[in-house]
Parts: sequence; structure tokens; C-alpha cells
Amino acid sequence: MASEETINPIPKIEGEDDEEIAPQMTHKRCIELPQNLPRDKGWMTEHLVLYQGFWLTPDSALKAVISIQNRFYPRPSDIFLASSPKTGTTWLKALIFATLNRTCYDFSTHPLLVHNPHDCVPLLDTFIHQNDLESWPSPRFLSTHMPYTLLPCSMTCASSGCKLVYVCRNPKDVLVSKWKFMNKLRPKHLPPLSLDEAFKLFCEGVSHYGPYWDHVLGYWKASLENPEKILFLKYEDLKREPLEGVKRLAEFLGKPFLVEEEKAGMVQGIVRLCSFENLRNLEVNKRDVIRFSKDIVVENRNFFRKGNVGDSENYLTAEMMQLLDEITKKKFFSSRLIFGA
Ligand code: PAP
Repeated sequence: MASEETINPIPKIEGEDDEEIAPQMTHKRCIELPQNLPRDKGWMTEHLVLYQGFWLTPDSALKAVISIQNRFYPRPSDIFLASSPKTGTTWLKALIFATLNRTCYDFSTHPLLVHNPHDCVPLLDTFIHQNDLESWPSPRFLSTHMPYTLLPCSMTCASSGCKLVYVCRNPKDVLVSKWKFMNKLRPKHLPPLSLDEAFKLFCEGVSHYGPYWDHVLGYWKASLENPEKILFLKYEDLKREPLEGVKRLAEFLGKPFLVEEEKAGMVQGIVRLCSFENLRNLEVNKRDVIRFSKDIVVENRNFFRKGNVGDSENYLTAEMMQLLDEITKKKFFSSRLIFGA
């Protein structure tokens, strides 16, 4: 069904190749590096290490970051979705995939009806160890959780041509979404992570790819400097005006909707296909799992919890909300970045 121009034929994960990392960094140094970095308690079984200002899991994220920094070669036609975890990645993967491939599929037989968005758009951070990205046809559409300042210059410099879409979300909702998600993934022999504990870690910046605020600020500042290259989106804005959001995405990616497409209801169709209610109720998202790596297997249903703005107020105390607001205000003070919810 897919034509030759299909963006991202559904990728096959062919098996791991953990040893093949970072040629410029010797194997010995890769093993020693995590031991020499500051470390703190993780949200799961694994602790986190502080690398170039951000907290990463030493066995997966750190290795991936080093590999990407050393041996990933972006193409001018590449498109990247960047995000901190739990900010709307799954939704944006679906929206961008559907927008880019809109002439290849019709809505009744669309790949998103039988594949989770994470299967359609690989996470570069795990994919770099599993696949030969060089053999992928252009244009490639990949995602990453890497903070902006950790990306290699080959991805960030204006002359590289590739484009980045960044999505962020109100920190309070990110915390609650992450806390709920992590407890779903936590091994059964461990007690659940308490909200107090999650709150403390999050506020201290100790969360995957955190501090969360620094992650957002990196992309925010870069998007102001180079709006042609980086599109900065907020989850809350997309929830409020999804049609406008999809049109903006299409324009930014150089594929604006034609008048005839708009008249035919293409934008509405994409928004409907990728809506929380639609995706959550698909068989594939009720039953299947995603195998990100040998150790990281996630049930698809866990990517679809509530999808609401402001759900954090159902869990956080007034004091917690206030403290998070204060941190956000302080962190974003000079950046003119505001979160409504
Ligand atoms: P990830 O980092 O594990 O990929 P991510 O997709 O970034 O997670 O974020 C998950 C959040 O997006 C969940 O929010 P919640 O916990 O507050 O409910 C999830 O429900 C929400 N989400 C997933 N799909 C959609 C969608 N199609 N529309 C809106 N929100 C969605």
C-alpha cells in the first residue's frame, strides 16, 4: 500500500549491537565514564548519572548520547521530534507521521490503526544501537529525548538543513504523568515510588533527561534563534487548537495543506485519527507491547493514560503545585516562556 515516497516504512528491530558504540570513545573509557560521573537515585532500579548537565540512565541513555554525539550523521532532509519524556511524544509522532504521509495512505487502512506511533517513528536514542540508519531511505523521521545542548553540532547548525519539532508540557502534568508511568514499569518486587519521592526527585532535576526546565529552555532559546529550523510547540496549545497545530506543523515541515486538502477535511481527518480517544481504543494499543531494547518492554496501553491538561491538580497538594510554579517562574523568568495550566 505504501508508495515509494512513504516516510518511515515501518522499521524492523533486528537485534542489539551494544558493543558497537562511539568509535571515537574507546570501549574502556565508555565503561569507566559512568563510574566517574555524579550519580543519584533513579525512578526505577537503575540510578541516574549527571552528564553534561543532564541526568541519564548510564546503561541506555548515556551510551546513546555518546553514540549520537560521535557517530550519527544527519541528512539535510531528516526530521526530528525532540521531547522530554511524557510531554506528548506519542501524540506528536502520530500527528507528524500522518501529516507527512498523507498522500500515501487513506484513513480506513492507515498504518496508525495497526501500529503504535512508537513503531512508526523510531526513537533515535535506542535505534542507533539496533539498526543501520544509513540504509534508511530519505527523508527519515526520528525522535529523540536528548537535550538540545547535548545534540551534536551536525544536527544543530543551521547549515545542516535538518528540522526539529520540539514539544513541551506544563511541568506539573509532566511530573504526574511520569510518576504514574514509572510505577507501571517498576518491577513488581519493588514498592511503588511514592508521589513525595517522585516530586522531590523531579524538583531537584533528577529525572530522565532532566532537569526538565533546562530541557525546555535549551530548545526554547534555540527556536527563538532559528525558527526556520526548530518549531517549539506546547502540548496545551495543541489540545486547545489541534487543527491550527497540524497546519503549523505541515507548513514548518515544508508540506503545507493544499486548499483542496483542507476542503476535503484532511486536517480534521488527521486530528481525529491521532486523537487520544481513537488511538487508545485501537486493538494494537490495548494489547501489544513495544520492545525498545532487550530490557525495556512497555505495554502500549501505558502510553495512553488520560491525555488531559491540568490532571496534576487531582494528585498534587496545593503546596506541591505552588512549589513547582515557583521553580518554573524562577527558571523561565528571563526567557519569556509561560505555561498557562
Ligand atoms: P513517552 O515519553 O513515554 O513517549 P509521551 O507520549 O511523551 O510519553 O507522553 C504521554 C502523555 O501523553 C500521557 O499523558 P497523561 O499521563 O497525562 O495521560 C498520555 O496519555 C498522553 N497522550 C498519549 N497519546 C495522546 C494523544 N493522542 N493525544 C493527547 N495526549 C496523548
